[in-house]
Amino acid sequence: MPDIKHVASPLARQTLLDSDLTSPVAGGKPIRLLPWLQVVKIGGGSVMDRGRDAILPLVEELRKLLPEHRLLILTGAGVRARHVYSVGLDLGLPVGSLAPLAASEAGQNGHILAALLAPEGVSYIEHPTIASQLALHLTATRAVVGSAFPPYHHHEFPASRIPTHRADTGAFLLADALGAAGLTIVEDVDGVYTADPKGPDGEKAQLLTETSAADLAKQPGTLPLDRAMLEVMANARHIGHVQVVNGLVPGRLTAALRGEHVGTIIRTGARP
Ligand code: GWN
Ligand code: ATP
Repeated sequence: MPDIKHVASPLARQTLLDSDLTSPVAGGKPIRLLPWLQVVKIGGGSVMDRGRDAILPLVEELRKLLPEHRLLILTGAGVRARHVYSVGLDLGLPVGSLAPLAASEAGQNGHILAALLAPEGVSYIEHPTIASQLALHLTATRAVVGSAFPPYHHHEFPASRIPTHRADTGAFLLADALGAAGLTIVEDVDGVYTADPKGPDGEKAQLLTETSAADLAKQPGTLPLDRAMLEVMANARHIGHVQVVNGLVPGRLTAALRGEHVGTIIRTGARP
């Protein structure tokens, strides 16, 4: 009789749809892959589109942060994505065709930022490289730049004609999946307000110094963030909070990475 090897597998004989059955196996906390990593998301519309006046001081600040932190810098898309959305929508393109078009602007902004940080040994790395060789690259250098957009492409959810998973969502998904030390979101406002501080009721808008993803999801009106990020934050596994800071004020990003409260802290649903 040949030996028969039985492979013990607690999920082998049960449906994956019953959470009472799967949670004893799948309910534990995953390991942190890169617990020393700080993820920084730079706004496309709010920072990169402003050109040299906004970008060069931020590059200088990032340069000075390199001895202190190991960074994954992710860039968003801005005005060129808005334009490509309007052209694509006018032509009737589906959301899955628009998502990669907008994502490519996030990549372009990353290439620009990485070129400016090249003398410090910083390079743009591609989505597949982030997926499989991030640790290798961050062992060779202190920081890398990538696109903040998640690569959903034709898998983008058809919830709306404008892609719902944009740069903030992509940055949060990555930071939480990697078990990073933190995520800082860099904008052109001091944080999240009760209403758009640049909108018609701007003077009545109040800065929220601390809030939660659940509370922001209930806040009507506009946000400086993708609403899909708030849904992802509800199910976060590692990242307990993110901080939104004003990248136009020198020193705010540095302070945030040192753990200081200088913008809006948004708590996630992650268990401590
Ligand atoms: O092109 O700037 O990565 O890192 O979502 O896909 O639309 O691609 O469709 O490795 O795989 O434009 O070509 O482009 O931004 O995303 O990249 O230069 O397949 O390095 O080829 O997942 O950069 O690009 O746009 O990020 O966000 O070749 Mo770009 Mo983006 Mo480069 Mo990437 Mo998409 Mo790739 Mo991809 Mo596509
Ligand atoms: P992306 O990287 O996806 O391009 P971004 O980070 O550059 O995004 P924007 O989409 O430009 O961000 O959003 C930032 C803008 O959101 C701010 O300049 C502000 O005017 C506006 N805004 C709207 N609602 C609010 C709010 N409730 N609180 C703060 N800012 C708000």
